[in-house]
Amino acid sequence: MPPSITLYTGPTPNGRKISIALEEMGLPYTLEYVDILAGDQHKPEFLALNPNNKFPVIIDADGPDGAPLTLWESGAILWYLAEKTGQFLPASGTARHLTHQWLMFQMASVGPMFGQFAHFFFYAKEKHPYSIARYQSEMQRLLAVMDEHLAKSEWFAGDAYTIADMAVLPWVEGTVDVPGIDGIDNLRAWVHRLKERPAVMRGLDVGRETVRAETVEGGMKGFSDEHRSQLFGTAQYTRTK
Ligand SMILES: N[C@@H](CCC(=O)N[C@@H](CS)C(=O)NCC(=O)O)C(=O)O
Repeated sequence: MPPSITLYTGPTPNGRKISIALEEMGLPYTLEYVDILAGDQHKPEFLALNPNNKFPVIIDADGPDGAPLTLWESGAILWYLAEKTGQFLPASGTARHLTHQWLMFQMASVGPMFGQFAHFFFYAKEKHPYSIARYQSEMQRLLAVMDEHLAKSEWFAGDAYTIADMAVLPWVEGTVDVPGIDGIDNLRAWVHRLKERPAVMRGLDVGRETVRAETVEGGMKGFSDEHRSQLFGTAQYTRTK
């Protein structure tokens, strides 16, 4: 029998949240890579899965109520997988609400602010100092919020490792060891604690072989106007029906 879950993803933090969760939960899955620099996300067959033209997306052939489920938005997918397996989400009480809180914090703040910083610092053609400074300040503020919290708490939601930790990790694991970023010792120790887990490392490695030289991770060699069009220009903003 093929795995019931198919993960549409690529080598970025939002995709890696889900591969980490699937590995941690021991759920088998089939991988489908979405090449967002080539415009796969704008193809009708992908838009039929996610009209918001972004990965990650999962299809679970063995969904709730005996029917298949297609789900997008990484936070919603993490919540679904945790409920499906009964893992990495406290069953009730304060810890369950705190898991929800930190997951929302990642989705609403860490992802968007770090993402905008990467946009203006790495991808934008014109380097606009105000925008870079704005998102760099937000990123530093958020790193401090997380570091202060992890000074008092082993995991984001308290004593238990949860999907909130899985959501944050891929967004900060590349940042904590950058020379010159100081004052985040607790966050760095948390990242290193998580990286001792084989399932986390397997999840972070999903799609590594598909990293293209044009991305931040590939060193931004060859990021072109065509790539800008797919992500931030004409191809992104011209919807075909
Ligand atoms: N809020 C969404 C964000 C997903 C997202 O931004 N995905 C990026 C890759 S990390 C993407 O597919 N971008 C393609 C595009 O915007 O055209 C989530 O958490 O799932």
